[in-house]
Amino acid sequence: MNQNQDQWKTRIGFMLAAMGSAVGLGNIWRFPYVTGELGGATFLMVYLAFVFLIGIPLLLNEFSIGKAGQKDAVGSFKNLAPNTKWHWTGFMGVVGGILILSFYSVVAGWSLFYLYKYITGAYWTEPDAGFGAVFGEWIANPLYPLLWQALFLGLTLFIVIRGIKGGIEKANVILMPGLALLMIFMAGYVLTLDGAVEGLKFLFQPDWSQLSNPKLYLTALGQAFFSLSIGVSGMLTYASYLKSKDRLPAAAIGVGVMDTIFAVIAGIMIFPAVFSFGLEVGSGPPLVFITLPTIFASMPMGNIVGVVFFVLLAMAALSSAVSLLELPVSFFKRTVGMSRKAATYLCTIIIFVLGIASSLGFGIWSGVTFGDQNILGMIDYVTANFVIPFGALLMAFFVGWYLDKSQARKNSEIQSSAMFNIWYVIIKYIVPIILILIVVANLFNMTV
Ligand code: LEU
Repeated sequence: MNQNQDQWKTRIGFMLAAMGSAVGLGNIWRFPYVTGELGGATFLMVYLAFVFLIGIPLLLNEFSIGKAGQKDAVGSFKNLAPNTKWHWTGFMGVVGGILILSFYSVVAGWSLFYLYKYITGAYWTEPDAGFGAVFGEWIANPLYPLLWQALFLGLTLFIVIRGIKGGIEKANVILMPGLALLMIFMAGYVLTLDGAVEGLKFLFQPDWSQLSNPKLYLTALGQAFFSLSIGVSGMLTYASYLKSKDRLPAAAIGVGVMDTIFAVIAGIMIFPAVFSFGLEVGSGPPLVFITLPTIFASMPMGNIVGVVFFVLLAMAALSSAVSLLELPVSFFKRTVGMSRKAATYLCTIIIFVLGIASSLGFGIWSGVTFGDQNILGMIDYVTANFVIPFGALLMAFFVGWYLDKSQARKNSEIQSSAMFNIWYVIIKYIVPIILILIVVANLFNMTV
């Protein structure tokens, strides 16, 4: 196969794919409910500070390793640091990506199922038992959610097996602009509802007392990393398919800004609706699968809004899942030496089998718990609080302390010396200090 098959056709194609990776369930499913739980605007401010001060510099850091390494997560470290153990960082990312996609595909499967229910009209009106009971029964079923999860992974496989240009780039060129249009339409519509202003106030008016809550900082940082897809090497892998003339800093800023805009628009789309129907905001993960359908059922044009919303959720999940699957596929292809086809099938099967556990954790395996977490909650917790921050920390150490400063500068492609120095101080000192504090605080939290 021609070497160029594994390269982006255009720079914008890469940007859209990286944005596709970033914008996902994290923005539409997770961001609104953690914001709801942790005081609205106060959470948003801390989140924004983390995205700009730490998230975007780390995204650039990860891009710089992939682009200079020119291989998969493991191979890139081997290229840049031969005969060292640094490639274990990439290996941890490969395992992390597989674990994340195993539970991500469960929630994505629910989204596809809801989409089907909206298309067929079954959820246009509230079922007799109520959306809460229907959702509870659905996730507890031992078989059907698995079929929808398999369908979702099948779609992901369909794209990844076609390679970078012909699969991932093409899909994102359609998915991302479509997603942007649908979200703007939804947010615009929701803002016309009575009571929408309350929702906006909640999102934009700070409650300073929350600033003394340590959980706010842990969650905001974890959410920033998850949302920017940092730390597991998916972004590293995408950057390795870049040609030499592409510029990284602008790409990192572009992806970070767009991802944040999508999260805020998701908030604008959800909170005004929640407030205008007088419902609870901090209702946790069910926000999207119980609260919103309840609202759609009594909203003018709610059926159309419901279809649009779940199309949007499924599209966002798909473009992120593609990046999570490409990460191990690229490893099996480029470092282990398998064909793309074989690697894609193998990884999809591994992910599906692991995902079965997360799905059954809502039903027949609900007795398997870790603290108050079920299986999905536990894998989400471990990957979001340990694998991702630890991966990001190792990558910061790699560039800040292992590589020469001149090499770090060249790889980062930052033109201005002043900007480079700021970035370098962040990567070399600030990120390690903050991340060590966070990882230690998480360990401590777990034991108390
Ligand atoms: N950034 C993605 C999201 O926000 C998740 C990532 C792990 C691919 O959903």
